[in-house]
Amino acid sequence: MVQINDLINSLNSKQQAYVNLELPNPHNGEYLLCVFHLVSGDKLNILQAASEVAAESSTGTNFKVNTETPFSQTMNALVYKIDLDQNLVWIAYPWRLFDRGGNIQNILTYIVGNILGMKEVSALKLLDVWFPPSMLEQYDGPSYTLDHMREYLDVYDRPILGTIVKPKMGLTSAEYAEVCYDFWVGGGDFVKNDEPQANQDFCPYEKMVEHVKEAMDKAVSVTGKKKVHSFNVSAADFDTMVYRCELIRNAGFEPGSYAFLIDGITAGWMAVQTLRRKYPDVFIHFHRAGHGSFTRPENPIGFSVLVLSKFARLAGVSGIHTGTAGVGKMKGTPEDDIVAAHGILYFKSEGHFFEQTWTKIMGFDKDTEDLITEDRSHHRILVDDSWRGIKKCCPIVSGGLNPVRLKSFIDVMGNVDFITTMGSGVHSHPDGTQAGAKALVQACDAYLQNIDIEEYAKDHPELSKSIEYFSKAKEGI
Ligand code: CAP
Ligand code: MG
Ligand code: MG
Ligand code: MG
Repeated sequence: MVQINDLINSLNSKQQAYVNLELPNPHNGEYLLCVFHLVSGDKLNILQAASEVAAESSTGTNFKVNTETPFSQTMNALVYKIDLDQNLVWIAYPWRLFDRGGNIQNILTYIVGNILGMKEVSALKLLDVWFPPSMLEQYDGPSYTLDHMREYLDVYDRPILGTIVKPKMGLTSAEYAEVCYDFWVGGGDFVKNDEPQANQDFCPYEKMVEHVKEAMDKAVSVTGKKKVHSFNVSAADFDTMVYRCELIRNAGFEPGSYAFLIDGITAGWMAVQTLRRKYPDVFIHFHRAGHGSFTRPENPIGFSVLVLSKFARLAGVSGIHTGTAGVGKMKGTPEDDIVAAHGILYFKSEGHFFEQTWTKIMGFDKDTEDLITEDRSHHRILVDDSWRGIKKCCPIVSGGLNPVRLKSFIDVMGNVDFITTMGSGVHSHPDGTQAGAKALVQACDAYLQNIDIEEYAKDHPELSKSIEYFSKAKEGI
């Protein structure tokens, strides 16, 4: 068994400058902490490879340079812990390295940037990250949260029931709005554009917004209930993105009735943070299309769903898709998806390696912390006093869910404080979208009344048909 001392003795002088296995107190507030799963490339041992990763992701490069200064060396990231059995390395990043002014893309450029392409590693995955309170106060965190949406919709103590309009693409703006109307009149709360929805010639953006407004007004007057639509504002450039946001805001939607959806991976973190900073009064909805290339459990190179979700909360999105823990159609496990969901919803939560308390105050007073933590996911204190901590970010749960699976997801989630958006789960219903929405509402009612769904379906025909269809239908294969 290789001994740590042998590994330390194998380091060259440059590598030694990026390792300190006796770092006195990594949690002292100076460092952002990371845990990576790391398998070295063919020529290096794990500690050598880890030190090269720490160098490349902070101040260094592949050779020691003569231009280093005593100060620059204090900005070196440091490997401070290693687990040889599990191939895990802990790296501390002086967070003064990062662009001032609360910039997320800058941090990610360091800790999941060049290093993912290094020859010195054959596997490198960022599994968890820890932010010290002194760092958190530099970042926005969410402004408009799920609690604001609950207040607007007057919906408490159950998930927000949503859908994605399907087919994913190809409807005209009028047809699109019809589907929204049917879902809202069927009892649904929330409709989102699908992740590629933009300005297509067969569904011009302006017309889509206009028709959705008409459909929403009609549905609100028919049902007497408030409704929300999440518009995808991702675009080729910021001006177009802002144009789309302003178009929506000037189309007569009342505050609270619309959200801005951003394809955060493909549009990028600058777009995410621009939306958060320009529109603090709007629910910012992070769709994570493309995340699989980094997060899939079988991918050796990338980062975890938890890491993505934590940075989304730090950036200040109101909600991000966190997966269905394998209940739906996408790859995912409770260990991945539920840890991520809890990690962004609660004030204090266990990660894969770090317990994160989202407080901005060093040595946060215990009583307040207990108060907020007790009130698990509502953080009453933080709604007004966000100087104390980073507000909650809402898990958005989608991907192949249907009314039949709602309870099994809630059971694994352990709470109802999330938005669920079911596309096929609603629009594949044999009797169409309105029936699909009714089935979803009925499945939720059955859960809330603690009645077995089959039992409840006996006098709820839409649910009964949904159960029959989804129990028999094979996933679209
Ligand atoms: C779901 C969805 C979502 C995925 C994203 C789709 O449709 O609209 O984009 O859920 O996955 O396009 O597949 P269905 P995740 O409800 O019809 O499956 O939420 O895991 O990021
Ligand atoms: Mg470089
Ligand atoms: Mg989609
Ligand atoms: Mg589906």
